[in-house]
Amino acid sequence: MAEEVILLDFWPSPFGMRVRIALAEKGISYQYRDENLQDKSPLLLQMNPVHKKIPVLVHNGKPICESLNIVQYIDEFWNGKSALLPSDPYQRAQARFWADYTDKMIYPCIRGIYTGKGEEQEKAKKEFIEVLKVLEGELGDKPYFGGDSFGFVDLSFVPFCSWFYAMEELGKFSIEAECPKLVGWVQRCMEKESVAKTLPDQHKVCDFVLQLRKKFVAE
Ligand code: GS8
Repeated sequence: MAEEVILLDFWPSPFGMRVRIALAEKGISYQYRDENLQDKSPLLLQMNPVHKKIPVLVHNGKPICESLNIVQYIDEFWNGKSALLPSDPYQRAQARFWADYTDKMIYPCIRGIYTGKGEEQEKAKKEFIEVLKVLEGELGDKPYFGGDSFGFVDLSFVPFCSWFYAMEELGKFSIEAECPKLVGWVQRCMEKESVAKTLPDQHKVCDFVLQLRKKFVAE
């Protein structure tokens, strides 16, 4: 049976990018539907009635929600190509731990930088740098978080890097000066077709973030 795969997404969403990278890694063709989050489609409301958020993968009519859950589903269903999670149970648990860390720690800092001003923004920026340094420490001297090959943690984290330039513009700091090894890792990930074709242009993301900021902050 031909698989019907639909992705409900929104282009600047790092959560959606995770799913797009996973689908590209597996070579799966799918229909991409960019949602208007101010006026959500009936399909999105029907497929994710609990959170009403993107991304949602609709596989043969059945919805799968929450980006990390979707990526794990993709890895399990299309298990013949490019394994994303390691097969060893301990390594899998470690990979889930770090993916969860990116989930819990990065977006709140990013949000604090684009919605905050003055001291509040400084605090978010400081926390953001601390989180990046923790991740840089975990990367160590490995080429990828997964070791020699690109995997679940890389895929969970790299989408946020398309927001780095916007954060640097807003926070007036250099991520490369703070975390040079991490920036080397971003460049390595960008050499992968699945990542390069998924991550949007950082200037386009920056324009989007500046518009988003206007909703929260009167400059
Ligand atoms: C987060 C998805 C999310 O925040 C995941 O999939 O991993 N934990 C979830 N989606 C946002 C867009 S990206 O910031 C969303 O759909 N927001 C719509 C809304 O809140 O109404």
